[in-house]
Amino acid sequence: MAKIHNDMRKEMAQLILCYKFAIEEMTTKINILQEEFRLVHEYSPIEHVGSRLKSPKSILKKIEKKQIELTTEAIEQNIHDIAGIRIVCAFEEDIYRVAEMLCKQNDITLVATKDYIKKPKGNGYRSLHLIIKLPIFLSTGMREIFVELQIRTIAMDFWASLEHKIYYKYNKDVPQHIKDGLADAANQAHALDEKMAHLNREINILKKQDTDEDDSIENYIRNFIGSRTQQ
Ligand code: 0O2
Repeated sequence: MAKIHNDMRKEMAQLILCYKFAIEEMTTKINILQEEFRLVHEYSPIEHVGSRLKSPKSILKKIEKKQIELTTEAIEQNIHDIAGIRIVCAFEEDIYRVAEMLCKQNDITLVATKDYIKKPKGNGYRSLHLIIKLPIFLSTGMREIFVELQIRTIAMDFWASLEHKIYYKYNKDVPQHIKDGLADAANQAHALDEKMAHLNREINILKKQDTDEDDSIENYIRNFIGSRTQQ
C-alpha cells in the first residue's frame, strides 16, 4: 500500500476533519427534517440516520484502486464517499421525498445520482445514492465538501447490512449458490417492501375516510346547532 509522508499526513488529517464537519452539518439538517415532520405531520419519512467517515486505510485502498495521485486535491476531487450518511426510510416513496427535500435546500448541490432502486445491482443491491456538495465555514474561509448519501428502506438496509456481514473477510470467489441465495433474498426483501407499501396505502385511504366522516358529522352538528340558535 502507498506510504504517505508527514506533511501529507497533516494535510490528510485536516481534510478528514472537514469531512467530519460536513457530516455534522448534514446530520443536523436531516435531524431537523425528522423532528419537524414528527411534530407537524405526526409521521416522519425518516426512520433512522447513520454516518461514517472512511478510514485512512480505506482511503488509501481506493487511491490505489482508482490510481489517484497522492495529493489532498486529487483525493478531494476523485473520492466522493469519504463522508457517508445513510438515511433509512419506512417506504420506497419516502426515499425520493427525502432526497428531494434535501436537494432543494439552497446550500446543497447535487453532483451525481446513482439510482440502484430503479436499476438494482446484479447481486440485488438496492439503494439511492446521491453525491452532494455542501459548504463548511472555517477560519480560513468556505470550503465545499462532498458527501455521499445512501437512502434506502428498512428492508433494503436489512439486506445490504447482512450481505456485507456475510462477505466480511471472505476474499475468495463466492460460490454461485450463495450469490443466487443472496439475489433471491434481495427479491424477497423487495416483495416485502412492495407489500408493506400497498398495506400502508390502503390504511391511509381508510384513515382519510374516517377523518372525512368525522368532518361531516362535525359539520352536521355545527349546522344543526347553528339552525337551532337562529330559531
Ligand atoms: P463502505 O464500507 O460503505 O465504505 P465510487 O465511489 O463511485 O468510486 P462505487 O463502488 O462504484 O465507487 O460506488 P457505489 O456503487 O456508489 O457504492 C458505494 C457504496 O455503496 C459502498 O461503499 C457500499 O457502502 C454501498 N454498496 C454498493 N454496492 C453494494 C453492495 O453490493 N452491497 C452492499 N452491502 N453495499 C453496497 P464501500 O466503499 O464499498 O464500503
